[in-house]
Amino acid sequence: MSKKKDELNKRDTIDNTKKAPLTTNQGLPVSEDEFSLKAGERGPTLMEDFHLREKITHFDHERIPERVVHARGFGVHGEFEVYESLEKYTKAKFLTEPGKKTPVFTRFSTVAGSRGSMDIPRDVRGFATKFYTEEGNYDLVGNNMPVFFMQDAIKFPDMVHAVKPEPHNEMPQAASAHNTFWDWVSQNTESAHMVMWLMSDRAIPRSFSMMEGFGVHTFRLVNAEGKSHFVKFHWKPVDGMHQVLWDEAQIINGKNIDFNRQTLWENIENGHPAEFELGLQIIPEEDEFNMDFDILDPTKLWPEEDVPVQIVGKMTLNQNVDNYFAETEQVAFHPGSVVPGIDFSNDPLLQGRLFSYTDTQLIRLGGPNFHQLPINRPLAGFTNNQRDGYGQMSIHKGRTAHHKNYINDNQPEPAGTEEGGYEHYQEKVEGRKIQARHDSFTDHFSQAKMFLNSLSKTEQQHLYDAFSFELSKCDMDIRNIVVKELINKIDRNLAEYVANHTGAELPAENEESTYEKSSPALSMMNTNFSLNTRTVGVIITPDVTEDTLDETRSKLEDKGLQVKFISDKIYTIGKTTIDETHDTVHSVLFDSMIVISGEEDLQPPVIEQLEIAFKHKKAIGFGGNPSFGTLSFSEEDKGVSNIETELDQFLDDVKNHRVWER
Ligand code: HDD
Repeated sequence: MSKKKDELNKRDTIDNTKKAPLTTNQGLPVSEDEFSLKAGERGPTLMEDFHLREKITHFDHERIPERVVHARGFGVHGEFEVYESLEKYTKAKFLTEPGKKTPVFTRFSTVAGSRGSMDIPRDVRGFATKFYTEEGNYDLVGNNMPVFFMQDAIKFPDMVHAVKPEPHNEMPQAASAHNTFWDWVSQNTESAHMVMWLMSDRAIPRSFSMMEGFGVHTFRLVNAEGKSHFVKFHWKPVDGMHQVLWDEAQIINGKNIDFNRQTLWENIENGHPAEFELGLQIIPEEDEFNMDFDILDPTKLWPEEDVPVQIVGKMTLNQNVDNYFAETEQVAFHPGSVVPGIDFSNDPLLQGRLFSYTDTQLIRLGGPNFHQLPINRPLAGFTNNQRDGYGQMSIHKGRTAHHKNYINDNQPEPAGTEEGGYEHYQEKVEGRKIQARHDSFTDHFSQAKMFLNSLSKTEQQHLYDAFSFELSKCDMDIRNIVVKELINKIDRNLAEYVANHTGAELPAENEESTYEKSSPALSMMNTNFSLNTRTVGVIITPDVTEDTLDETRSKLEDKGLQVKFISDKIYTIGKTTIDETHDTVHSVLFDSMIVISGEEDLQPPVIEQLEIAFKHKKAIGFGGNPSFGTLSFSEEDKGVSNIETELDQFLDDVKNHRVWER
């Protein structure tokens, strides 16, 4: 068990699994919890019933404001360990002591939707990690995309207003495919690069454990000698980065709104942790101006081929929460929670964030003491002269709450830097107070083009179709202006395709970016492939025998696949009870499908699931004697294998995620 989880369990949990009397919040045992106090069996209810009043009052106040962005989230406990000391770059203890396991809590999220929205909209995913280090909490509050929509935090409220449901009719929920979002994009072309990521497969991840994470901004690492390096933080998923198809996502969102969170929950319950390696890209201070963009610009990434990602440690997320509200809902992240050895750059987006996060917790968590909630409390402890406020959970002893003091021997006292006191990096700055942006921030299109250049043909096609889908949901004048002001300045082929598919006007002049660079690391095809946590739905027809079923299960489970049997009803054959029916699941919820059939013809629900699995380019296996006559594909097609004679081929297809060439 991770140390933080251990601490939560020890000090802060109420174990409702143990035998205990039901009491009021004052600790008074309650004798009746089904009938309120009445004057006679058919008489009026009495105000005097303090238990009824307390129970309903508490219920009335059970909700807190959801996060203004990233409202829908899912949190997991785990630990982080650095592989080798990074003392050359930083004095942060959790990054310099191999063998030390630092407890972490990671909350994955979508951005635009409300707390009850679906798991797989086309959206950015939040990837926020709290490291409970011995020097205090360090929060890496990132996303699954390495760039952002804007260069200055002053634009954040506008962008969020634009992507949220439109103000007049509160539609659409959790979707960027609407007028106000694309209107904002067309008028703020610094978003071009991020929009390319949003229209790519990165925006519809197969699983939280199959996406990259990025700190986005340029930060600083500072070593014990006070030397600073610029750094970008990366999370690399051990199981590789994989997506679902857009058509599939839309069906999943109806069939199982909790698809991503349920996958992660079940994997962890079944002993398959989510693992990510921490990567660093480092640029020495003296090389600050050596790139063809400004490294303070959060709409730019550092191509991995130019600045390699050094893999420095691993995070293992291996424990589910005990209580969603207490932990996942009440966790409060802040990019300004740093430890000695980690510091900020002058990225104007980051600087704005440093204000926003405390401010939002004050309204969301109801006062200045949210750091005392169990999930937020640092394992390092805290002592200072801050007092009182809503929800004060500590009883401070002693007479003083001021610094400096004589009465209490000036305790608590600031620590010198040698004792771990945080010292801000002494960057030299001078300039005029000015509301402007440096010229080095004005190139909006080169890296947008680089992203497109870097994708495989399949990924490019997905992106073309995503733009067409989104703009088709907008008014014609918005389609026209996006094609003109954005897409035509990135790539002419893309502009032609989108104009053609959406009926938008194609500008006469080709203004596409001529940037030729590509970065192969940006393609999701250049990733790890693994069978770990892969699922297979095995459809069986009623005439399948117990032996066939047992044999199928063991040969798939032996290879690490997670197997669910599906039939027209729940029944038991030998030791196996069918898990699901055609009504309760669907092929979109599995990585691969198998049909095992006797002599009977395949029934319509089976045909539908197989056809859709085939359309979604999934590995399909068969056993027994299924008749392909009723299907639009056959055993001759790519990615369709006999699991009795070609099991390895089937497993390879599952591992490769999709049969793209189909
Ligand atoms: Fe933010 C939440 C990530 C820009 C203001 N943000 C939030 C969360 C993540 C990010 C992952 C959810 C944390 C959780 O799980 O509780 N935000 C980012 C990234 C950004 C970014 C990677 C750009 C690089 N954010 C950004 C800006 C502002 C904010 C520019 C405001 C000026 N973000 C907030 C917030 C939220 C938040 C309003 C809402 C809930 C919360 O903070 O705790 O303060």
